[in-house]
Amino acid sequence: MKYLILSTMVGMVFFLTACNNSATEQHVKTDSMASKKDWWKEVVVYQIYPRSFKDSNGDGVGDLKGIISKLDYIKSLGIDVVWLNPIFESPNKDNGYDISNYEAIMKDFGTMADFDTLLHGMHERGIKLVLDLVANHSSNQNKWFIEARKSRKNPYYNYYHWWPAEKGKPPFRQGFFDINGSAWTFNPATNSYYLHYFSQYQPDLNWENPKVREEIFDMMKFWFNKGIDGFRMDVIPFISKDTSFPVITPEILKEKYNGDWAQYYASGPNLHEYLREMNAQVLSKYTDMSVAEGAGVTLETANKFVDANRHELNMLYNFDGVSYGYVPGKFKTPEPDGYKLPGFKQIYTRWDSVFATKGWGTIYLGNHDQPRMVTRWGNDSPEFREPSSKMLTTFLLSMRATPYYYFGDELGMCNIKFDKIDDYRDIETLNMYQQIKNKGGNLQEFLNAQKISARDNGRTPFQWSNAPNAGFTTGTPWIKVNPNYATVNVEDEAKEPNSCLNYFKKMVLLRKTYKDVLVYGKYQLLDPDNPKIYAYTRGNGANKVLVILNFSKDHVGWDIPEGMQVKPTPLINNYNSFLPGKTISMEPYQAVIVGLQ
Ligand code: TEU
Repeated sequence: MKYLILSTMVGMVFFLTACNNSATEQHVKTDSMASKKDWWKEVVVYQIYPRSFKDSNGDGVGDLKGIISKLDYIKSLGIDVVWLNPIFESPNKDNGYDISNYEAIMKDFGTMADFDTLLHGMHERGIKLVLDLVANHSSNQNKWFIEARKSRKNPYYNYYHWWPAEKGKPPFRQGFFDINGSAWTFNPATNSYYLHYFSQYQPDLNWENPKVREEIFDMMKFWFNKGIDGFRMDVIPFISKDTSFPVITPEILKEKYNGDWAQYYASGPNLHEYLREMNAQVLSKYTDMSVAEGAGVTLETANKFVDANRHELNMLYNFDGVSYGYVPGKFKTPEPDGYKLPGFKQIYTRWDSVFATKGWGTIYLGNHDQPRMVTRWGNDSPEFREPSSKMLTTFLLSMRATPYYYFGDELGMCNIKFDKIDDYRDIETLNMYQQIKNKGGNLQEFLNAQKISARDNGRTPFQWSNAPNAGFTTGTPWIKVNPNYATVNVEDEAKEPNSCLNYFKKMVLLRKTYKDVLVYGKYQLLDPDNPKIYAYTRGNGANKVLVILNFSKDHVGWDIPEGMQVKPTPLINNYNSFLPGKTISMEPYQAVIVGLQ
């Protein structure tokens, strides 16, 4: 027999009573990690890709005025922090991750006055603003590089990394967005090669030069003095380089760095010294919210960045989760029969345990470098889009880590799955296509894989309404709008009590209401080998909840572990049905959080 949940509020009240007893207090004293409470551990971060959020002037590109016009929507989500992708002056070879002037606003996005209004509007609503620090590399149009490439004697030459051509060809380094896959490009005027871990338009800055560090730290202070609340730091683990540029053979790479160039790049000799310097000179004076994009960071190295005693950064986000389920050695190609849940659970469980006694984790399933979470980790078919997207939201907001939630996921936005290369805008996809073409590779296979994995899937315009172009722009959008905006959009979802949007708000509220359990409470994985159900408990002592997530499209019966007894009413449930008992019957992609008694 199934019975309808009268209201989640009933469950909330039951649970609140349980939370208020002294067991929580006692546990807090014995768990060294949980005892250290910090505001940035308790927040939900909402990431906005400004180019695709809201266009105010009809040029087809989202802008700051567009964000300003939607501040009340952002506030209504219940989130605490907004992370904005780069908004600085840029020729946009990599959509703002190539900065030509660090202290000016990108023309497409507006003016400094717009920025000031935006920041003020956020603070007025109690929302903090985190900007993107892209300091491993600049644009090749940055004045520093324009000067540097003129001559070896130029005062800016040492702002970048060079290999003099008289020494022959430089030792191979992987350039992630380079058509030939090389991180070195020859510059005739200086008769030397410059280093770029990404595209040739993104030369790497020379952090070994103290002047460069000073410039970056001054620039950070400029933004802090304007009142921003923190930085997300783009590929910050790559900043230090062994400037003798030793030969890294494929064997060395395999043996020491797991065959991963990112791991080599993240192990520069002075990395942690520079982070401590940044902390001492800037971060410690202005903020306690910094998050590294942890490219190349492993379970073994993670705490070097975020152990509070080391005075470097607060958080980092890892790549193990989002890299899972791709065929090894093939560029972002999904496993033919989908990813396996036990391996997925193992990754998130390990990343939880690495921060059990020090540091603090983050969790995300989507961002501007990833496809839409519902397509990649859930099921975007019309039948299952809604439940699976709510299920993933439940996962993200019930783990012990600060959630970084990507705009549009609250609506259940899906991959657009372009058929043609001409529809893509992203340098990564375009250059990889060219690289495969030049090598005579299988282009169709690449395009098929990109339908699932391409970054542009996560960059299509935000879907505001059923109006033309989803209400994003009155002009021609810079990238196509997903045609499903007819039904997947804010206006319609706001009216529907059971929409993905309203579910997200409910889940944010739940995390905040039960902070001791859902933010700080211990995480314990149950039934690790179950191929369809991801189940875990959160909490300490008598204050515990059980999270049951069906990651499959099947009805699944899940046996409650011996000795565990669930309360009758779930705290949240993405279906109406729930029958407590020895075996819980789970609907396709059902997600339930229920108190234990
Ligand atoms: O990403 C760095 C990074 O590791 C990713 O580029 C990753 O390798 C890639 O997305 C895998 O497909 C950061 C930014 O988040 C990204 O948008 C930029 O393109 C990149 O740095 C260069 O700045």
